Amino acid sequence: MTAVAILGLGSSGDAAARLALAQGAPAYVSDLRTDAPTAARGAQLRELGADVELGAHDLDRIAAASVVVVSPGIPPHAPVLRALRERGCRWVSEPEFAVRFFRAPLIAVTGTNGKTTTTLLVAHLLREAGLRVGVGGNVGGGLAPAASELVALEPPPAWYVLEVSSFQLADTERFAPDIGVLTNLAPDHLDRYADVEAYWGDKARLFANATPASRWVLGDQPEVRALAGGCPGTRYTFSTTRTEGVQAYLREDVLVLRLDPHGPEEPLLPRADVPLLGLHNVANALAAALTARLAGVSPEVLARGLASARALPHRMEPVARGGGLTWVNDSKATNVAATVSAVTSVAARVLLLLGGTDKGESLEPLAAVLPGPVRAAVCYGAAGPRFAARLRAVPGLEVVEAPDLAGAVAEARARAREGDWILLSPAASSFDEFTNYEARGRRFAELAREAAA
Ligand code: UMA
Repeated sequence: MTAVAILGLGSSGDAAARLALAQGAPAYVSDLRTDAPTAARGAQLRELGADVELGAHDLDRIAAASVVVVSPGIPPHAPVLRALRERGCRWVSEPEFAVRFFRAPLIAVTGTNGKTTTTLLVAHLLREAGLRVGVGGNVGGGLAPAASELVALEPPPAWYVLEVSSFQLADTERFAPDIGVLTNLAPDHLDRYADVEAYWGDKARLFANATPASRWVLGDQPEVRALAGGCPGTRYTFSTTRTEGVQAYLREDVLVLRLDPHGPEEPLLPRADVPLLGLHNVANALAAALTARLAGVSPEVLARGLASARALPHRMEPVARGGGLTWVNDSKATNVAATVSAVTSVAARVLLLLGGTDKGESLEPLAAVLPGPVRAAVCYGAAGPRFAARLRAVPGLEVVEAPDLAGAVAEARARAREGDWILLSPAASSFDEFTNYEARGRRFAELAREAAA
């Protein structure tokens, strides 16, 4: 294989470099960072034979490579990509590079929210059926590896299951899942994209290489249908709000599949037996069950697998109970839509912790749903003042401000009553106070356990 240039030495760059080396290709890896963790990763890659440069990107070397792999965290307007574009140089994302070496069918999951839960649930259901699964991609958080790492699995799995982000889909060429899943669409990442259409446009790359044999599992949303457009393949829809014309749905609080409109219903299990909180997780469970059914898993195995599913860390994860209160960590909700689905799926009254680094999203969808389920919104961190200013205009909603997460927990605790949930579902990223949403969620869990004790 001819030379591969890899831009960015995070987890995806590291995995892509190892894959290139394993294929016998010379690998040139560069990253602008020179900090200790990056240097340590670089040193390990050098030992494997890679040529690693930290602190700069050598444009001539990159342009001379036959394949250029770009990490998803490098935005299209980054100087290095502008310079490569000016030279007429093309690049691909890390999953695009990885799937070229896959040796089994591919399930790819994208969508604004629910993609990690759905991805891991699909893998869990396939494993429950005794199948070997290679699961990874955008998942992150130490829960699953980058796509490139899955190539090393021996023997190859029966299925690869990849979560793919819009950043990763953007730079695809041949990426063609056998089953593609689009959970839902909402605004997000407006700090990177000019508008929502540009962000959804990258998601539409999921369908770019569709064939008549492709199968598509789609959320029941007009925007999702529109994005799939008239692409070839068979469409299957999951819905928590209707039963007609969809293939996975709730009937009298039972999860049901019906792949063939003329065939029998396949009842799976009562909603209450799925141990994941919230209606949005029912949607994720329906999406995963439908996908695994298309991959050949029987309804009996699906029911067993859904009953043994566990909440993922930082996603509607109950972290403490005490004094009649339930503390729920939904730190992964880094955008308004994720928080709206958390709040609207809760049966209890909620003290809602909102804030962090402001991504500049419109708060109107939040303002519309908070008054019923939310007893008080505690707005904290860098986004606190803007969130509080907007939400104070919502009739009947108590709004409190706090400087940081610990302060917000104390304010919520002081206002909670028996039976309430204290929910961290912040609708913003965490970087004003934490290194990432996981660190924020871990700190919240600590504070919750202290308060509940
Ligand atoms: N860099 C340069 N030059 C530049 C700009 C950046 O060298 O001009 C370097 C940075 O210094 C950094 C690297 O490029 O070292 C970029 O790394 P990265 O941010 O792409 O991080 P990775 O560790 O490779 O992780 C990525 C995904 N991160 C992002 O998309 C931001 C991880 O998704 C994913 O798990 C991993 O690849 C494996 O596929 C995380 C994520 O937050 C979980 N995703 C977003 C989301 O889900 O909302 C999209």
